Amino acid sequence: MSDINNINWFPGHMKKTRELIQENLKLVDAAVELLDARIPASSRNPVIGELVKNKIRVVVLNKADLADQEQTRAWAEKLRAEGSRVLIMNAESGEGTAALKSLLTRLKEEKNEGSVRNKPLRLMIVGIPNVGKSSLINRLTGSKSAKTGNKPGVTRGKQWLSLGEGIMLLDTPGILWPKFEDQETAKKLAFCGAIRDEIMDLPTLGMELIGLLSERAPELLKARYRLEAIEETPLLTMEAIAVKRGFIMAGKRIDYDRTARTVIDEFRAGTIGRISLE
Ligand SMILES: Nc1nc2c(ncn2[C@@H]2O[C@H](COP(=O)(O)OP(=O)(O)OP(=O)(O)O)[C@@H](O)[C@H]2O)c(=O)[nH]1
Ligand SMILES: [Mg+2]
Repeated sequence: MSDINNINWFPGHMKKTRELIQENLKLVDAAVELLDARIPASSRNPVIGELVKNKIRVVVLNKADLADQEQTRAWAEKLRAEGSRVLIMNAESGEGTAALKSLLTRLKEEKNEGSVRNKPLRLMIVGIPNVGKSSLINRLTGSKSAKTGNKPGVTRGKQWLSLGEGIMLLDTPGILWPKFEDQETAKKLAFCGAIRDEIMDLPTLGMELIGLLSERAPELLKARYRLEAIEETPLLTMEAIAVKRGFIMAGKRIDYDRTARTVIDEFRAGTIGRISLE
């Protein structure tokens, strides 16, 4: 996980971030907002709507390879109904990159409709930490990551990456602060690696995840840890997982830390299966 996860998003920091992103948004026509497909609501920045209200808005449901396909499709429908252009992606493998590029080309054509000059479409990527912004930039630009260099006057010192066909990408994504609205949101963000998992002690966080997975994907949880059943409580299920995995310490004490770490890491990696948390 990168350093940005260690930022404390105190109000002053949020204000600075907001101002910086607003400055950068002045330079672009379109904002590509990355959401984590496993938690599309929780991974949305609370003020993003306000920030990008006068821009062409593209929503990318990223990490779709880790999310339940039907849930992701339903989320895409819902977001489209709200007026966004929506794409489903895996920025790590590159799946969906071609569709995004052709959408951007269409948006550029729309922008130039009825105009003699063929103006470039300028865009920036925004999203909360760890959602895949850098991966998407790399996917869009290819391994070359060819910088087009400063163009004084036009870009006011910003670095632009050319995606071809008159599409220009601001090379620095806007890192948005995540929601801290309630404990449920914070937990989901932690499960998905968007905020530090020290929001609560590791065994508790692991137990909370096991509780949520017991509701959202009981069959996948059972299959992964060879459980006969989901137990009465998350704690009992956690202990059953520990026993199955042999996470037992001297004196037959259950290693809750190791069990929590394992389930959290395996959930994040998609090893338990494709699971949407909302
Ligand atoms: N499985 C999966 N992993 C992804 C996907 N996109 C990105 N990742 C992984 O998620 C992690 C974070 O990706 P980054 O591209 O660094 O995310 P970022 O938004 O730039 O993160 P910050 O710079 O910390 O804000 C990396 O380990 C990526 O390989 C995806 O679609 N699927
Ligand atoms: Mg990054």
